[in-house]
Amino acid sequence: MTNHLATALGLADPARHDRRFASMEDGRHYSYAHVEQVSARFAAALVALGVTPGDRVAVQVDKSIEAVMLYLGAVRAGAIFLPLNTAYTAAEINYFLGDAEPALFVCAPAHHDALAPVAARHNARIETMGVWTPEAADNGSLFGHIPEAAAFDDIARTADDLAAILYTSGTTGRSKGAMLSHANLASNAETLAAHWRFTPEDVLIHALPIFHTHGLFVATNTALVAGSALLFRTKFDPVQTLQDMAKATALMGVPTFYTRLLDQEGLTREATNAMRLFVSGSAPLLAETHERWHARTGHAILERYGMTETNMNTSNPYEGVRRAGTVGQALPGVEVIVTDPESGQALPTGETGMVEVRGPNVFQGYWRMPEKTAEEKRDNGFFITGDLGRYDEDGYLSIVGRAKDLVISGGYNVYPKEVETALDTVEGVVESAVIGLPHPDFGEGVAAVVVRSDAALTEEALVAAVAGDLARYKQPRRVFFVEALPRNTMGKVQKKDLRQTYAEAFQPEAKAG
Ligand code: MLC
Ligand code: AMP
Repeated sequence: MTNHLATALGLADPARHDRRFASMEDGRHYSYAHVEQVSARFAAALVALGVTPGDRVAVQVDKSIEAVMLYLGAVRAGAIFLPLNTAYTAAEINYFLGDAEPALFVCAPAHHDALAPVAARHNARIETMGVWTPEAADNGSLFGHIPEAAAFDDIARTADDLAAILYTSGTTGRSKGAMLSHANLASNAETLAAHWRFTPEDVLIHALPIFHTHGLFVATNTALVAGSALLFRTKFDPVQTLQDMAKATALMGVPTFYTRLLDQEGLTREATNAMRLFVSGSAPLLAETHERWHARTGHAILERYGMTETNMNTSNPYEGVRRAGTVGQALPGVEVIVTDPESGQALPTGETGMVEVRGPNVFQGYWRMPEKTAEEKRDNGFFITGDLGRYDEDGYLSIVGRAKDLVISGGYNVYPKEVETALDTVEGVVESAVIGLPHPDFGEGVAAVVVRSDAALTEEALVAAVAGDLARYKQPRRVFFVEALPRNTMGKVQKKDLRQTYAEAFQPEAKAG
């Protein structure tokens, strides 16, 4: 028996070993032979540290090629990889470690002292990992456990075994761990590599974080399956990305990447000549952005739609019309239907309803939350996404809204309930409603409408009070104090009204208020 995902990713394929896998900012290169050998050494280190098959390995480290090797090493060691956003606070990490009970927690060296007690509380071994240097191996980091020998016999894992758990915030405020199997990840990477025509000739600009689906699975796994190369960038910088386009063929990004690139004067047809593919996802790409990009570069951005729980579901076509404002058609092997939210019956073309998804990409359920899984996954296997969509006559799906109360800021999900819970515990706050408002850079920006009992409570003091509990991107960028929240006769807060009232809050001409 083999390791299902490691095999699909082609890690052991000697035919590709001479090829380049990644080029770093500092000019270093990584070959596919390196990927095989270094991920083997990481796998061996995990086993030596006592990680056994099925154990969770939680990781909150800065983006580095070594972090990718740790991910691949975890897969090869039969562990369940659990990446965590680097913006999470100690309070958030405390929840994740308590819920997932990892055997090992790997964090950035700078956070060791703050997080060691958190790891200890949940009986997780803690190791640090920064950027690799020869000295780092001697400084008590994970590198010190990496053996010299490269050989490692991958631990056998079936298609149904879990490869990763990715946390996604919940409507109740408690994050849920989406359990992804080897086959979930492998099948989607294979589908995307074929659908988007990735080959060993491709060079993908990789500027996304590697702790979420987009950067870790859509970008990295797809490149690995195809044997493509990465221009590996630790962070998105539009100037750098524009330069990279001269030596790359593809870019994957969230809409903020594209709007920031459009602000660059150098974005022209010539600058994008070498590129064959621009993919956007994780948040809605405005039709206007799609059109401006086309006018400037001659390229039609390919928009696709996915989720942590499902990987990718739909994509605009590689050949054929890429329709602005739509997320294209269901990917091969994936069923995507639009249903009546009440009855679950499929709706005719043109009608708006709940988007539901079934296929080999759909996750195994929420970690230790069978009741949540049952709420969102039907007996017939369809997963209820919480997104509202509509099909046109040509089979293109548009995401027209969300039934779930969710804000997507720069591609990061923020669940209002979690932010409201944090705000409501602050002294002087009576109640709060958190909403997403149109934001020129992040697509949506987080705003809070708050009823206070203490008239002296300021916007700054309130945001500072929740800063220890919430990652920076979840914190409200604007706070509006009101006498009372608008409610309907059932007592439910009318967020739609609030979104209308404050619609202009993040527009450049808007005044502070
Ligand atoms: C950073 N900040 C954000 C933010 N990113 N605030 C709100 N929303 C965000 N997305 C904060 C910083 O902490 C900082 O705070 C301030 O905003 C300015 O930072 P910046 O330097 O301008 O931000 P930058 O580092 O350039 O990051 C912006 C970004 C990044 C768009 C490049 O957010 C990003 O890489 N987003 C991609 C997210 C992603 O990968 N999503 C995929 C999820 S998977 P201060 O303190 O200075 O105010 C998924 C499934 C699917 O959804 O379909 O793919
Ligand atoms: P996450 O939970 O981070 O995986 O975010 C998934 C959510 O992002 C989906 O349920 C959608 O609401 C949203 N999303 C992803 N891609 C798109 C897209 N192309 N257009 C609109 N929304 C998207």
